[in-house]
This record gives sequence, structure tokens and C-alpha cells, in this order.
Amino acid sequence: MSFFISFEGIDGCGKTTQLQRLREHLTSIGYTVITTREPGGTALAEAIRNYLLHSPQPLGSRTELLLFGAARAQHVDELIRPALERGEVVLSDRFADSSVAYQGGGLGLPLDFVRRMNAFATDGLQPHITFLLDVDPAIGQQRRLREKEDRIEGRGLEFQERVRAAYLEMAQAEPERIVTVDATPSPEEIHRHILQALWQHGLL
Ligand code: T5A
Repeated sequence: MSFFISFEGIDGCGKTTQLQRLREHLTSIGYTVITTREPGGTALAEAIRNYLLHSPQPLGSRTELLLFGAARAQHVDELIRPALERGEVVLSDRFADSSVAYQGGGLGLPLDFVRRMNAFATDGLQPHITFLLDVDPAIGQQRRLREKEDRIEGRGLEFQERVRAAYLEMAQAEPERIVTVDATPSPEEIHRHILQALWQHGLL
């Protein structure tokens, strides 16, 4: 069975940790699993990621949004859709919801345009289920303390608060796809909640 799962949340919420645990679990029970990330996942999209996160020149908000969209279109066409067509499971560390939360909620770009851009970039592809790992931005910041901040992480706590609020609004609007998980407890406990939700959605 092929399915597509995305992990979302503010910076440092623990997505990557959960994605890796889920990959180990699904692989151990026989699924073929592809793990990927946004921005990224293909050579071109990784090059765009490098520019987006580490550009020495300032990037305008519209440019930033369109670069995320360009990376996404390539990611969908070159990696995600072919993997799903081969019957594989795709786990993505972020997907289209990130643009709604960060460039829409965080930067204040018009939400209807961000959504239309996403629909174009993904050619209508949506995850079967999205895990929103919800945590206080101060905790996310502490979890990232030892790492050097990239361009977007450097925007501070108020920005992360707006991003978090946008994610929670999306989860309220689409409860059948977006499962909000409290990301404060231990990684083991969060992993258990994720497995439970997958079972409830008939994906396990
Ligand atoms: N972006 C992305 C946009 O603005 N628009 C878009 O459209 C897209 C796609 C890159 C940036 O790009 C932005 C968002 C981002 O700012 P990223 O690489 O996913 O995206 O960056 P981060 O979200 O910052 O990813 P991180 O890897 O830093 O954080 P994670 O994946 O949320 O957290 P993780 O799992 O690496 O954990 C961080 C630390 O916390 C510990 C881990 O061991 C690790 O040390 N940890 C926990 N500690 C205690 N309790 C738990 N439950 C823990 N879970 C993990």
C-alpha cells in the first residue's frame, strides 16, 4: 500500500526525530519507505534550499515564496509522485503547509495566493495524513540551541508564534487530514501517539 505522510511544525518541534522513528517502524513491518524533506529532496530543490536558508543577499518575501514553490514542484514531479506510483510510502519533513504557515502566517503574504501557488506546485497532490507537532516556540528554540541558526530560524520567537497560530488554524479547518500532536513529551510518547493515529486512519 502506498501513502504519503508529512510532518509539520515550528522550527525545532521534533519533526525529524519523529519521521526517523516512523521510518524505522514502517520498514521493520515490511513497507518500502522513502524519506525526504522540504525544501529539498532532489538535486535542484536542495540547491534552492541552500539559497533559501543561507543566501548572503537579502531575499524579498515574494521571491522567497516562489522559490519554495519551485522547489516543491520539482520535488513532487521528480521524487514524491513516482515513489507513490511505485507503491512506496513517502515521509516528508515539511510540505505545502509550511508555506501557508511561514510565508502566509509568518510573513503575512496573502493566504489565498499561497494556497493557489501550492495547488499549482503540487499539481493537487496532498498528503494522506499530516502530523502537526505542536510546541511552545520557546521550547523549540531551546531544542535548537546548539545549532547555528539559518536565515528563517533567525526571525525570532514572535515570528514562530505567528507560524504556530497559522498551523493551528489549518489543523482546525482540516481535522480529517491534519493530526495535531502535543510535541512537549518524550520522543517515545509522541511516537506512540503517531502510531495510534495511523492505526485510527486505517493506514496501519
Ligand atoms: N520553510 C520551509 C518555510 O519557511 N516555508 C516552506 O514552505 C518550507 C518547506 C527549513 C526552514 O524552512 C522553512 C521552515 C524552516 O525554518 P527545516 O530544515 O525543517 O526547515 O528546519 P527546522 O524546522 O528548523 O528543522 P530542525 O531539524 O531544526 O527541527 P525539527 O526537525 O523540528 O527537530 P528535530 O527532530 O531535529 O529535533 C531538534 C532537537 O530536539 C531534540 C532532538 O534530539 C534534537 O536535538 N528533540 C527533543 N527533545 C526533547 N523532547 C522531544 N520530544 C524531542 N524531539 C526532538
